[in-house]
Amino acid sequence: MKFSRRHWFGLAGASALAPWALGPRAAVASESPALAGVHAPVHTLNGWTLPYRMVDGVKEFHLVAEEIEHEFAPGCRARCWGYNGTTPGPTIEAVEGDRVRIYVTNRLPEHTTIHWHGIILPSGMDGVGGLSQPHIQPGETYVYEFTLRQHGTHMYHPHADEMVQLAVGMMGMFIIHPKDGEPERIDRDYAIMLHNWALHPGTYRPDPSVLQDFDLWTMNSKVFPAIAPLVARTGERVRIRLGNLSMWNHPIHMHGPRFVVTGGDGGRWPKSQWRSEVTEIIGVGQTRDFEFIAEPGDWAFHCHMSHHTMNAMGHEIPNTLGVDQSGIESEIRKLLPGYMAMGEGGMGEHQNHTDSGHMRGPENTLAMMMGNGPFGNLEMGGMFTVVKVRDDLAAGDYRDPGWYPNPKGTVSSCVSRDPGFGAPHRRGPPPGPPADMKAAPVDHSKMKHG
Ligand SMILES: [Cu+2]
Repeated sequence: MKFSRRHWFGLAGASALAPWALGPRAAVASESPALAGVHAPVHTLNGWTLPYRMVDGVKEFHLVAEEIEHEFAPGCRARCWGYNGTTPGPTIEAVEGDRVRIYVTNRLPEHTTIHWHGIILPSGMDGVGGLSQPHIQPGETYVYEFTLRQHGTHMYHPHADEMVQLAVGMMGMFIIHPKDGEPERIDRDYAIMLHNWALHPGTYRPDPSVLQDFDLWTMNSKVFPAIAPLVARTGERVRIRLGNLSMWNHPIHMHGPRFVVTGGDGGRWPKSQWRSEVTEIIGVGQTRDFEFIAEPGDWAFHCHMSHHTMNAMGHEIPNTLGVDQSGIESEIRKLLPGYMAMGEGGMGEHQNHTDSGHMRGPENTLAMMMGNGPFGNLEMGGMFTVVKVRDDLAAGDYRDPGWYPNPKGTVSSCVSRDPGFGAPHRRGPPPGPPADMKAAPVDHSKMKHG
């Protein structure tokens, strides 16, 4: 349960020797040995932390703005813009009191800048193109330098041609740890950037002109089931830092234990302002920190806007719930290849059609709902992942532990297959069972419970 200091020193030592330009996969903890053990390093789901080098007491980072090839989930790639090979860009992690020097090289076809969202700094370091500095032209490298006078969860993003540059993936987290340690020791510290993309079905470049009808809703630029689970050991104190640079507010909901909201992009809140929630809105341009004590299980963690837990779908479609569509769909598909009707009995059947492969959407387009759990289809996409808490994980082990082995007698189960079962209290007479209400056979072999 305790974070291993030995492990920490090992990483810190590696970081001190890190070559100047490490690739994305060579991420090492960015921390000075003097602060070893004070806090856990941030773990960016599906992402990485930018290594730094110490130069005369200054932490030097180097961000490169560039076009990249990004995969949202297997089966869907796009030409995006990001930093150092990824979107979101690498997380910058430092400690209150640090002096940081950040080089920004522009390898984009147009000018850019970086704004350090929420960070207290001199006006000329604020990164607003035209206001606080000249734009960084293609091929140029600018340097930002300031001392970190606060701690909390912050972000970085361009303040130049923002609508385009944000829409195609330019963003990152900037985490500052308190120099005196945390009021409550944190065992696992996760960072997630929320975003939305107009990657229209069949296309390969996000459309920056869209204001509302986005196709993909992402955590660290991934959609479920490609978003890694948040892993913890029972009893650990976990923090999840969420940033939102999308164009929608996201009510992020966690199943299982309540969490306390302990801070925003203005910094950590005094303990007297912490509040208990199970859903917290992360407004556009805001960050929020959640903390909770991990309880064993597999707990869904997702945006509560239900269309934000789905992938690309047509929005301007007639409501066909309860409508017999037999024969119509094949007629329409003669005119519109790939047309998929909204289900007659709901949309849940959609995943069966796409998983089985008899329904195929346009190329480079993910199914609206994806992902399988131990009991069947999850019928999710977009901003959905799972907090997986187990009793027997080693500190710092972030590997997916698989599905939760539920203790015997703790899983909801079927008690009757008769629609007329029992004598429930009701207002008004029963309308009679729907014409084709027939219980589908249950495949018990897929179920895993102890
Ligand atoms: Cu949302």
